[in-house]
Amino acid sequence: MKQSNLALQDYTEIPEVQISPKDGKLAFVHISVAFFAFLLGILGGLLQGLARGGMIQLPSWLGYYQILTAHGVLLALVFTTYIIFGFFFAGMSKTHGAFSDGLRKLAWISFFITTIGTVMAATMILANEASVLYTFYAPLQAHFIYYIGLTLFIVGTWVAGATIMAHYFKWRKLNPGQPSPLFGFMATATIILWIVAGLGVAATVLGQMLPWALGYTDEINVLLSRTLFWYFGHPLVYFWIMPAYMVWYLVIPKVIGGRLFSGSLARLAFVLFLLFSIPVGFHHQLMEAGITEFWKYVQTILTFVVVVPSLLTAFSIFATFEQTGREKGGKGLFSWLKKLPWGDVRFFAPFMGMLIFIPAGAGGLINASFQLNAVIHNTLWVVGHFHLTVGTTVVLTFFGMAFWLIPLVTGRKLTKFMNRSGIVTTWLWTIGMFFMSGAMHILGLFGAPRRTAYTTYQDHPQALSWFEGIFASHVTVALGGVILTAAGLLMFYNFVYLAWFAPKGETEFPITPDPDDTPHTPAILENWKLWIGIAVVLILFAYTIPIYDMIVNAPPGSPTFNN
Ligand code: HAS
Ligand code: CU
Repeated sequence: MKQSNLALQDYTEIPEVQISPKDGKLAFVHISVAFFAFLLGILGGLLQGLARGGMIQLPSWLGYYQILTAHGVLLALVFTTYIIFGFFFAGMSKTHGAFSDGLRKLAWISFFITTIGTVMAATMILANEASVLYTFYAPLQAHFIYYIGLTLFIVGTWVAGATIMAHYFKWRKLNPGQPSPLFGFMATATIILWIVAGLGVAATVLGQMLPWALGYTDEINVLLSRTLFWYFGHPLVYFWIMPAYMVWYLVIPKVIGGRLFSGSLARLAFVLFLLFSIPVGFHHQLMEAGITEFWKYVQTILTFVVVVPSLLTAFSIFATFEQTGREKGGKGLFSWLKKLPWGDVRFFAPFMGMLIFIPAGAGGLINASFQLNAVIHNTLWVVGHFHLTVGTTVVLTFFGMAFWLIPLVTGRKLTKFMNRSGIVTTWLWTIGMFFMSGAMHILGLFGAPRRTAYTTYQDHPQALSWFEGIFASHVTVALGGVILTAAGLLMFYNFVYLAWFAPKGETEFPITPDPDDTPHTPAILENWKLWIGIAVVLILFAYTIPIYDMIVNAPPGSPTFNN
C-alpha cells in the first residue's frame, strides 16, 4: 500500500517531474518518423491537386493513383499512427511514471516492426506495385510485399499498444481501488479499440489478400474484403480523433489556465467510443449491393449513437472554456471568450481544429443519413469531409501538441518566434483547407467523382459549367492545395527547428491534474472486462449474420486488377 501512495503522489503532486529522458527519446523517434512521412505525404497531395486541376501533367513514370496511394498511406496511416504513439509514450511516462527497462525494450521492438512494415509498404508504392489507394479495395491487387508490410505495421502497433496497456495495468495493480489517471484510461480505451478493429484488417489481409496476391487463389470475395476493411476503417477514424480529444480534455484546460470540469463524463465518452465505434462500418457501404437493408439500418442507428460521445466532448470542452473564462473575470454571454489565450499556439491550433469539427461533424451526419449518402457517396464531398475531420481537426490538434511535445522531449524551449510561426501555420492551414475542402464539398454535390484522375463526363458542356464555378472548381481545390502545401512546409520547418535548433531549456508538459470529481469516479467505468464484453456482443450482433451471408451466398469471385 505504501508503494501505491507513492505512485499516486508521483503522478499528481510533483508537477515539475518531466518525463524520463529514455522515454522522451522513444517518443521523439516516433514523432520524427511522423513528420518525415508528413513531408512526403503533403508533396504527394500537391502533385495530385495540380494534376487533377489540369495545371500540370504528371511525368510518364509517375501515376496519379500511385501518388494518391502514397498521399493517403503516408498521411492517414503513417503520420497519424506514429505521432499518436509518440504522444502516448510521452504521456504515459509523465502520468504513470517512467517505463520499466523491459517494457521500454518492447516498445523499441514494436517501433522496429512497425517501421519495417512501413518501409516495405512504402517501397512497393514507390515502385508502382501497390497503387491500390489507402483503402486497398479488392479487386485492385498489390504486390504481396505490400500486404506483408501492412501486416507488420499492424502487428507492430499492437505490440506498442500492449506495452502501453501493461504500463497502465501495472499502475492499477500498485494502486488498488483508485481511479486510474485519465491519460492512461483514455489511452487504454483507444488501444483496445485499435486492437479489436485491427482483427478485421488482419483477417482480410492474411485470409484473403495475401493468398490471392501470392497466386494461391485467383479470385477474391470483394464484398467480404470490403466489409472486413470497414469493420476496421471506421474505428480507424476514431483511433485518430480519440488522441486529439485527449489533447482537448487533458492538455487544453492546463494551457488555458483552467481545469477540466468532469473526469467521469470524459471517461464515459471514451467508453461509448469503445462500445459503438466498431459495429458501424456499413455506413461506408450503404450503396453496396449484397448487404440487406435491415443490417444497413441497424448499423446506421449505431452510427448515430456513436455521435453522442462527440457531443459530450463538445459540451465538456465548451464548458471548460466558459468556466475558465469566467474565473478570469470574463462576463456576459460570450465576452469570457476574450480571456482565452488566443496568442498561444498550443491553444490556438487545436481550437481551430475544434471549430472546424462543427461543420465537419455535421457533414458526417449527412453522410450517415441513408438517402443523403446516395447523393454524396463516391464524390469529392467525401474527400472534403475527411480533409476537415482528420485533415484539419486531428492534424491541427497534433500541430498544436507538437509545439510543446517536441521541445519537451529534445530538452529545448518553445520560443516566441516559434509560437508566432505556429500561429501563421495554423492560419495558412485553415485558409487552405477552407478553399480546398469547401470546393470539394460543392463539387461533390454536383457529382464530381472521387478516386478518379479523370472522367469523360466531366467534359460534358453542362458538367463543365457546374465544375467551373468561382468556388466549385478544381482550380479552387488546387489553389487550396498550394496554400496547404505552404503551411505543411512551414510546419516541417517548425518541426526541424524545435527538434534540433531551438535554444536548450525546459518545456512544460501541460497536463491538467485529474479533475475534482476523480475520487468519485463510478467504479463501473473502470471495469474493462465489462466494456470489452459489451463491445464484442455489439460487434457479433451487427456483423455475424451479414458476414455469414457473404460467405455462404458469396457473389461470384471477382477477377484481378493490377497495374
Ligand atoms: Fe466520417 C467517411 C460519417 C466523423 C473520417 N469519414 C469518412 C472517411 C474518412 C472519415 C477518412 O456515414 C472516408 C473514408 C473513405 O476513404 O471512403 N464521420 C461520419 C459521422 C461522424 C464522422 C457520423 N469521420 C469522422 C471523423 C473522422 C472521419 C471524426 C476522422 C478523424 N464518414 C461518415 C460516413 C462516411 C464517412 C457515413 C462514408 C461516406 C461515403 O459514402 O463514402 C461523426 O462521428 C461526427 C460527430 C461529430 C460531431 C461534431 C461535434 C463537435 C465538436 C467540436 C466542439 C467545438 C468546440 C469549440 C468545443 C457531431 C466535438 C467551440 C467553441 C466555440 C467558441 C464555438
Ligand atoms: Cu465511418
